[in-house]
Amino acid sequence: MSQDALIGLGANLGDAAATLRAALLDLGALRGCALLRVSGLWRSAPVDAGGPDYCNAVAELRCEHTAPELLRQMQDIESRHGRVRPPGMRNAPRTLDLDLLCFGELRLQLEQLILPHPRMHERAFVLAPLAEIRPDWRLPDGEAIGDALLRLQRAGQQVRKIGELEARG
Ligand code: PH2
Ligand code: MG
Ligand code: MG
Repeated sequence: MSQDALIGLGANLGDAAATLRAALLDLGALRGCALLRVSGLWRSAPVDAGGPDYCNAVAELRCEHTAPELLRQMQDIESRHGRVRPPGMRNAPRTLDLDLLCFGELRLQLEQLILPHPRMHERAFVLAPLAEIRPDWRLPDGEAIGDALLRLQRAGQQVRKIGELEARG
């Protein structure tokens, strides 16, 4: 049975926009997976982190794998795009970060994977692109995504749309 996964893409080292475009192609080319929707490209200052501004996007992927298997494939894509994980450094700048945000309605608490992503609701750099492709989406407490995004922006999280990534289907 296939599931629709929401994936957050981020990068703040190298040519971030080009890396996100390439990573989208890689996701769509995964065996048993198909890209359903892709947000625009958004720019924001790092949240809880240092380094250059981030480029972010969100994609919806139809997928025949389990969530842990999809996560493993996403980590392979991160590595192929030069992602390194400096020991002991949380939220280090990165060439590519692929986060599994939601996997259908699945709720999961594994050491390496919590679904839905526990911090996605507090991050405008996730909700702004997500609102483009899933304006119907709601937070677990029922709050509409547009209201949540406004709340975060009023609290000072600034995100700016800087372009499109591909035609949306
Ligand atoms: N990712 C982080 C930490 N902070 N800030 C922005 N603006 N965008 C990100 O993708 C991001 C971040 C950890 O993954
Ligand atoms: Mg992340
Ligand atoms: Mg990550």
